[in-house]
Amino acid sequence: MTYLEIAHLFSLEGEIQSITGYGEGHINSTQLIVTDKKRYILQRINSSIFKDVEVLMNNVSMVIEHLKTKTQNPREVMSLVPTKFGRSYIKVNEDYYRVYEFIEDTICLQAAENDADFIESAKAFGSFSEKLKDFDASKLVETIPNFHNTIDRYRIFKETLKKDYLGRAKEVQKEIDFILEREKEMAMLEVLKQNKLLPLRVTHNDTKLNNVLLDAKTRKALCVIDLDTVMPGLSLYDFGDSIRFGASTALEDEPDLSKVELSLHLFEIYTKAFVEACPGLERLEKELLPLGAKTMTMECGVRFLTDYLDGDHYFAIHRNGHNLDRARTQFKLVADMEKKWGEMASIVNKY
Ligand code: ADP
Ligand code: GN1
Ligand code: MG
Repeated sequence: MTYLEIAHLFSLEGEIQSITGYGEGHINSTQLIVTDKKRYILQRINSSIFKDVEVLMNNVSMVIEHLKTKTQNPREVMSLVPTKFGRSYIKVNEDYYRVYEFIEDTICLQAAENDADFIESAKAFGSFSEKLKDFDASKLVETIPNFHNTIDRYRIFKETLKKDYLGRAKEVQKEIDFILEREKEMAMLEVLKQNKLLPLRVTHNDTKLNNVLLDAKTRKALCVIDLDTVMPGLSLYDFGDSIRFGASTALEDEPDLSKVELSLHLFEIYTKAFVEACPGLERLEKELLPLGAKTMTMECGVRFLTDYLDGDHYFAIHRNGHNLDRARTQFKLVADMEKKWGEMASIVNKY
């Protein structure tokens, strides 16, 4: 079935004028639908990654409903558009689709253009977690089990490396050594979590800058999007993932590693805004913010390299070696964090 035929299965206003590919997500396939009245986002949900779409959509719907009780402004929360059969998604052959209202007059950035943009994203994710404080986390099903279980990510990496069925491992021995040398330290958050030494919260788990919409006029944080990975987790996941993506001096897939560094300035402004937006953070959570940043960066690098060794099945790639470039930026960032560790800790102590 074509996207046009699929779009007709949803309760859209107006006549469809066009449907075109949209955005830079790595997971779902996103289309922009334009009708003569409105615009919409149509997504084919990646069901090889999200194994149980029914459960996923139930999570997303519950989270949206809860967030809607916290604001009067419809632009601050995603809105699902039902199918003509009154459901939140539709299965066509083996694929699953959903439609969101397009949130107009917003911007979605791949990199902060100025400090204020990055601070706004910290406020958005911080207040997202605040708003979900009174949501019963036990109602949420883990859409991807062990998503930020770094110990498990290492396990999968080592299994994939052992198979090495494309023979790619020999090109990346330096990266493999870099990963394995840090295995023990990278297990720490998971060990603390398993021992219940850190509080379990409702977290977003994919807090890239491009999962926030800013108001195009005021440039204030408006809406957190990409709710597929909202699950019980650690505050350090959300903080750490924002730093790895947003406090880097280069894009996630920059091939020229000399451009990739951790900006201590961006680290500081994000830390300040995030801590202020989450007044309930415990002392240990705050102390571990640098480790959160390092662990999320390393974990993401491990995932990119695993996918490279596995033949690029998980993250959408747009060129040969794309996942390898992505992995390398993450390792460069980790190495740079190690150089700047003392400064990162001093910054965190200030707030
Ligand atoms: P993925 O899981 O593949 O990252 P996202 O849900 O993040 O998919 O969507 C991809 C992109 O589509 C976003 O980065 C954003 O630019 C755009 N987008 C998604 N939902 C909306 C929306 N409701 N309004 C405006 N833009 C959106
Ligand atoms: C994916 O869906 P998207 O592009 O926002 C991935 C994240 C990674 C990120 C790396 C469900 O995020 O975990 O950190 O790519 N999402 C999923 O850019 O695996
Ligand atoms: Mg996204």
